[in-house]
Amino acid sequence: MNYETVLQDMIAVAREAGALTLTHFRRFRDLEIGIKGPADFVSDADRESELLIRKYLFERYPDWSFTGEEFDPVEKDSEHRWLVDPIDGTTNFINGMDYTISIALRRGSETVCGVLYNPPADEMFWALKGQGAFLNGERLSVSRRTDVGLFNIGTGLPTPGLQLYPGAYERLDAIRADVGGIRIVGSAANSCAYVAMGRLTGYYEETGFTDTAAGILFVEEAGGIVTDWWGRGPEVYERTGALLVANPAAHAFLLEKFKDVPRKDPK
Ligand code: LIP
Repeated sequence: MNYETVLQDMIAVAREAGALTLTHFRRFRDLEIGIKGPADFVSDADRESELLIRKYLFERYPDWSFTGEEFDPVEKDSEHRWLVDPIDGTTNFINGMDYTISIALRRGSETVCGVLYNPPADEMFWALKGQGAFLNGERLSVSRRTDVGLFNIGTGLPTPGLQLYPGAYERLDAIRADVGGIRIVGSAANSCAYVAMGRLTGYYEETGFTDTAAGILFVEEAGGIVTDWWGRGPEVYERTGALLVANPAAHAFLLEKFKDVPRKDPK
């Protein structure tokens, strides 16, 4: 399988979905917004973006399964599966702030290609397993910072009522006491990409795998570490939802901060 060609298709469709979503984004004050659950929004742009991506990919790869955020998955008898978040950072989007489009291709339990596009910033991230991660053509590597006082750590606030792991604010307070900065980027996928390129030293959040599959590949390919909050590999995070990605120094620092969080074991 030549994943180079697949990657070019992923980049092309991410750009198309970027152009489509930008037309809605530019009139964000007037968007009609649906509420799916606590702090969980959807607009026509999310649905149109997913349908555009799904159609484009099915025309070229009709036998591969598809999981997106907005519609039921399409199951095919294939080891390949698309994981698509048509707008990651919907709250940002409906408020006129940076959002991303995330497309990952899985073969079995491995992510083989990932693409992430931030249309307002025109930043296109991509990675091929084993061949590095790139932003607009430049190879990415995680931050080299080792001084905790200089760490810039990304996170997200827990959704009320949907939190699996209590104590988020106490944890944030303990981390904030030691590090240089805390940032909420507002898109889990973009937060991973920022770790891969060094804007963030590390990032942690309770968040879903569809949103972050591409982002995780960027971090791995850029020399970072990806685990759950207890140091178990990405295949365990997939089921615990507790993501930790960072450069090696920030990873060690954050793991220590999580050591007392009651651990959930995957089914
Ligand atoms: C969400 C991101 C948000 C993050 C959540 C989730 P959605 O995705 O926007 O920044 O905190 O964990 O990833 O709902 O916008 O696709």
